[in-house]
Amino acid sequence: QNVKGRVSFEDVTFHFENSGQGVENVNFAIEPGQTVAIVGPTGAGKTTLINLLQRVQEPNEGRILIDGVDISNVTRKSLRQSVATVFQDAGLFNRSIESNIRVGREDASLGDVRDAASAASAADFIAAKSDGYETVAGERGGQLSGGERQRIAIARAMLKDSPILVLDEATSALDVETEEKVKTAIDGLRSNRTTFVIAHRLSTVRDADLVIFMDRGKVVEMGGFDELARQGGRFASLLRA
Ligand code: DGT
Ligand code: MG
Repeated sequence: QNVKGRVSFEDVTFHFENSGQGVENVNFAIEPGQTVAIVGPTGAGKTTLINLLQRVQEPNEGRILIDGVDISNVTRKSLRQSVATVFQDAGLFNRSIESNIRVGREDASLGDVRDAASAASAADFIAAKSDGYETVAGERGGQLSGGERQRIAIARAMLKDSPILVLDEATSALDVETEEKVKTAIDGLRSNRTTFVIAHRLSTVRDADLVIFMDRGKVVEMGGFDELARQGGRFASLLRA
């Protein structure tokens, strides 16, 4: 595939049918490989913004471009190949770890699955389970710990190898060692990929090329970390909190 991962939102407005909530007049552009951190209070429109990128919802006004192509002209299937997601509730199925990693890349060999697991710092815990890659994840991954679920989701995204990545950082605390492993895995995944992250960790926000602070569907502040911190606005007060 030829997608490089330049993404732009041009005057994007979206409202949910009955409530009128959504996102209002969003404008930004990012280059391939850059990271955007989306921050803001609950209900701000962060998830909605990410859903628009995947055509879960369609803008009422404006347009979203990937490498200059309006995504309303791109099939959802082809969009799913370009955009990988790693969410808090990792989207695991009650199947083996192997088939959970393979989602979206059913053609991958077991060797590829193992490589992806290694890159996601998941190989060790999988090997430690008596059934290894055949271990069944349980309903919604319930047989695995939060940190294990996250790393399987990361391995899945590694295997999919898409140019654009969407991360919803976990708010739930992992133990320090697991946290470190998950962070290493995510850093590996982020390299060379355009990344959108709904950021809860200060370290992620600090690393971002662009920080978008949203509230009530509007972008209230946008810029580099230092720039926003200096401005002394909403983002700066969040940092002081
Ligand atoms: P979070 O995840 O709690 O930090 O909040 P955000 O920033 O992800 O908020 P988001 O995008 O889920 O919701 C933005 C607004 O849109 C909020 O007022 C709730 C509303 N909303 C979200 N999903 C739906 C939906 O499916 N239908 C309707 N009618 N409203 C929705
Ligand atoms: Mg959300």
